[in-house]
Amino acid sequence: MAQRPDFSLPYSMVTPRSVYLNRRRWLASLLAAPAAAAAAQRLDNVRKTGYGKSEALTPYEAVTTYNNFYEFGASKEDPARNARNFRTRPWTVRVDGEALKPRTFDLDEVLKLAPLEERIYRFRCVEGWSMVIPWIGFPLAEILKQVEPKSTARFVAFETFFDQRQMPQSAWSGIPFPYVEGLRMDEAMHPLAILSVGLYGEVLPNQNGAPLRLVVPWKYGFKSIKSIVRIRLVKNQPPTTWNLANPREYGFYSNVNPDVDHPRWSQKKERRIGEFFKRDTLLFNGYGNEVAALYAGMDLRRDY
Ligand SMILES: Nc1nc2c(c(=O)[nH]1)N[C@H]1C(S)=C(S)[C@@H](COP(=O)(O)O)O[C@H]1N2
Ligand SMILES: [Mo]
Repeated sequence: MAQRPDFSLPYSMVTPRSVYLNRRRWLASLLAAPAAAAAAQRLDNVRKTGYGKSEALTPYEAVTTYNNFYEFGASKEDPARNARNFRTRPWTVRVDGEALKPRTFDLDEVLKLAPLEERIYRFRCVEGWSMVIPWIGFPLAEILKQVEPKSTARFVAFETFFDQRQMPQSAWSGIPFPYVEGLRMDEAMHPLAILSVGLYGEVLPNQNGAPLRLVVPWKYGFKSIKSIVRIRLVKNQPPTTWNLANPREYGFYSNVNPDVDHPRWSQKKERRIGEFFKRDTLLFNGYGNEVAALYAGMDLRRDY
């Protein structure tokens, strides 16, 4: 796309009535054609935790068929269809930069770094929808500690796998690849920030970012970068894909905040997928008790 891409297109579903009608049709189609996908692999020895126990889970079918993964196409139903044959083995993750012991991890090593836990998190996309997802993973801090960050490491930069041949639909998505994201070091070390390798008791489906993706529940969904191949400890704030594509609309921090509207959409409310009435969006997506201290003294309007 030579021109600035029309990001409003994938977001057209935010119109209330069409959302309702589309969702009814979509739920009906799910009931009519239950997952024809290959049986997913169960993950063993997953520790249950208290996180999010009181929340009603978003159905598995919705979590795995309503996705943003622009490498596989810009429509919500594209990733489930187009990522089916995505090769997630063998897989390595390079962790380097401002580290005393930079290292390349094989996925099997990553899976043994820390006990796998189930974390039920609310997930809020900047487009105005939200879900509740039972992720399986471990704190991001566990892999960072392995390489012994230097005191000069102030940010963490992430990069998604990219291969035009496996991801031909990426050519029409309108954003640059590979997809990159970043966190400040203290955000990355926060125990709520996890690397996920599964959901709903199973290995992560390709469309959800297999084999390894970030989940940062107090930030908008686009921070949760998928299919990670590289993690770099860096001195300066790294570039991020949506900020590169449209800096006025997407900042580096992107904390969920009902008082800071996106230029084109209010962030005051959200639609939980599967529900009809909108809910109030919560500051830090409701995780303020845990994470507000990270932003003490910061102007969240300026640092959006
Ligand atoms: N590599 C990559 N990561 C990505 C995206 C993407 O297009 N490419 N989309 C982001 C956005 S906008 C959202 S809302 C979440 C969606 O995650 P889900 O499909 O598992 O719900 O992934 C994020 N991570
Ligand atoms: Mo998103």
